[in-house]
Amino acid sequence: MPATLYVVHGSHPCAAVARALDLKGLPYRTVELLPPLHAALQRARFGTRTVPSIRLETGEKISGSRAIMRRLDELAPEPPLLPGDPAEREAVLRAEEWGDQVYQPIARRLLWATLARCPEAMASYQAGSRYPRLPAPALRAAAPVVTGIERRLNDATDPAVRADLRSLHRHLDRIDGWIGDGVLGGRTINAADLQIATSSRLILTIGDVRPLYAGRPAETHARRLFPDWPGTTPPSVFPNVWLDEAQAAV
Ligand SMILES: N[C@@H](CCC(=O)N[C@@H](CS)C(=O)NCC(=O)O)C(=O)O
Repeated sequence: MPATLYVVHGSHPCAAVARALDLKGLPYRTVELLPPLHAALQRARFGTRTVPSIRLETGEKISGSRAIMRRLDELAPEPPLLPGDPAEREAVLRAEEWGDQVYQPIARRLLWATLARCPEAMASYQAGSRYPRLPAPALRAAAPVVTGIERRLNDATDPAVRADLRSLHRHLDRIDGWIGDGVLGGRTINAADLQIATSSRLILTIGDVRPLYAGRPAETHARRLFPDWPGTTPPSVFPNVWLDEAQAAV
């Protein structure tokens, strides 16, 4: 049996790992878990509550996007996800770590805080999922429960989200800087490209936040690597004062 990748539909680190497997031409099948139930299933199967995880042909289990990427480079060195030059490799590893530890959670907080205010948009994020769409009344009933759990799991409190919006332009400066320096966006797609472009691409589905990316290299980078992404939310979901603060900080 080929490797099995455990994912949640639309999850940014899952998409990063799936693309890494595709780039390397490694065969795998995907098991899609339903959030937020996936946390309990993941804990039972892998001892961790998050996706992505992978079970290799040999039975070896690996969890976490960065750990999986490292193992994929060992299993199939070409094309490499890290540069051979030690200084360039170090720079990509640092960007990848930031993408995992800092940027990934920002995407989750912004998304779940948006969906909590705009539950009808949740259906659009199910496009392409193997699970059937919930009928509108069922979605309306389930949305507060799901968004409430996800907000708690991801610490997506109002003050945290407001602070994320205020500091987003500085994060984008950092990403644009890496693109300018060639750490991201080079000819060979690297692990940091995958880690960061997937979070940018998920954030770009959020109508209130999209304008902050407009015309920036970070936007082009994400859309070039991931032209299609499920889901969209309308503008004017967050309080105006939060959005004004985010614009004023630029
Ligand atoms: N940063 C880790 C964690 C990934 C992560 O938090 N995944 C989310 C889905 S995007 C998840 O499974 N959340 C469930 C939870 O926090 O319990 C990685 O890149 O693998």
